Amino acid sequence: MNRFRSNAVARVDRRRFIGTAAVAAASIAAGRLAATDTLELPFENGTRTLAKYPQKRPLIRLSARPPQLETPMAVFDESLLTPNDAFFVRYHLAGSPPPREVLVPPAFRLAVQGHVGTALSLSVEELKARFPAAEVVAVNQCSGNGRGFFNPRVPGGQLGNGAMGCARWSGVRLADVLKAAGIKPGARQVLFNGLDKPQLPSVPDFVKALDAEQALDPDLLLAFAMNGEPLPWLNGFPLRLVVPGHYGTYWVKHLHEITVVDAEFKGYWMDPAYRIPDDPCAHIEPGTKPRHTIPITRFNTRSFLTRLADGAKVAAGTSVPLRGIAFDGGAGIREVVVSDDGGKSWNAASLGRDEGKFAFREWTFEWKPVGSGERELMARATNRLGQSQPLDPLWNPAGYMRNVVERVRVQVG
Ligand SMILES: Nc1nc2c(c(=O)[nH]1)N[C@H]1C(S)=C(S)[C@@H](COP(=O)(O)O)O[C@H]1N2
Ligand SMILES: [Mo]
Repeated sequence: MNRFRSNAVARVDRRRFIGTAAVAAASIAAGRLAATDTLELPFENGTRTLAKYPQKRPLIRLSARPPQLETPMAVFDESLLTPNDAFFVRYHLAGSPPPREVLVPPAFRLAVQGHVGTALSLSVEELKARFPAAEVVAVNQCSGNGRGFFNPRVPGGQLGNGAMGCARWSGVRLADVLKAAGIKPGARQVLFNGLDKPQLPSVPDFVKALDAEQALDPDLLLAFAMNGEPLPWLNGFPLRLVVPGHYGTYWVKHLHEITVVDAEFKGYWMDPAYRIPDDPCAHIEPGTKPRHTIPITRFNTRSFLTRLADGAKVAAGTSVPLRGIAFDGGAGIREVVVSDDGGKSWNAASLGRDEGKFAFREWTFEWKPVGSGERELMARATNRLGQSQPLDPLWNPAGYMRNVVERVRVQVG
């Protein structure tokens, strides 16, 4: 379970061949930088402070009210599972997270209600006792991960690529709980509400909806643990929805109310928020408006080089072990290819252990740079459906679903 803590060797190894930029990144990952340090994300207005929150190491702060924290890229090089103390945090409502007293017994209960035969009210202990345990290793990623890189710029949280993480989630199946309550015929959607509340009457409560059919998918969990520990406070303690392969907006935290309804839900966080252009790649020409939108659903395919940061230096004439991660919306990764010449030629990377179709997939590549000077490294993943990553970024007005092939420039010499 504690696989993700044994990285001393990897870190020492890395030091042998990487330059200052990457060492600084590794220090952040190891929590050696103080919470007052600042960091530059590589886009305009990208200066961020690192901040220390309960149960978290210093992370990149996007906002303080509500707390929104990004994971430094070097953390993804430490281990395949993102440590709980480095996992990103996203909230919408200013008063978040809810106070501890409402999240612990006897106050905390989960209500299952609405268009059901028998409404339920369950403590976390009762959930554990009554339903079979279930687990999944799955990536959670914010729809706006990488939004700060959009050009033209778009409004919304200016995130780097640290609003993602992969964890082993443990809980019970949502389907089992819904079946115990008995969904009535005619049920259309299932609504999920957490204990965070808007502070102003003008702000709508954060409620998300899934179609009833999707809510009965056995992959969906009501999770109370993450990487073998209770959920951190900022990641949804004591209970959250896990929707593998789907953007984080559906992964409702501090979940206390599940309501089955017989009509399509029209709440603000389903419409107009979290919608994408109804186009196969969810994009439109910059500056135009989408004709028709649909709710955001599954991740597209992405990959990242985690071992070297932009600006790193490597010695000429050596073999450089590259490593990174790839993931997709739940088909699983089929292939990762690597280029060191700006995309002219590509070579296959080796894939690491398969932790399931919803997890980060590790890739490694033994790079033998020829000559010296600046090289642009790129990694491109393809999933088992043949879905890959574009070489040029795809734009949309909300800055969602970024999945362009990333480029990392390193100096050989
Ligand atoms: N209760 C509650 N749950 C929530 C949110 C929220 O604002 N309130 N934000 C969602 C969004 S948009 C994302 S990306 C994920 C982030 O999960 P994390 O904070 O555990 O990383 O939580 C989701 N669940
Ligand atoms: Mo999100």
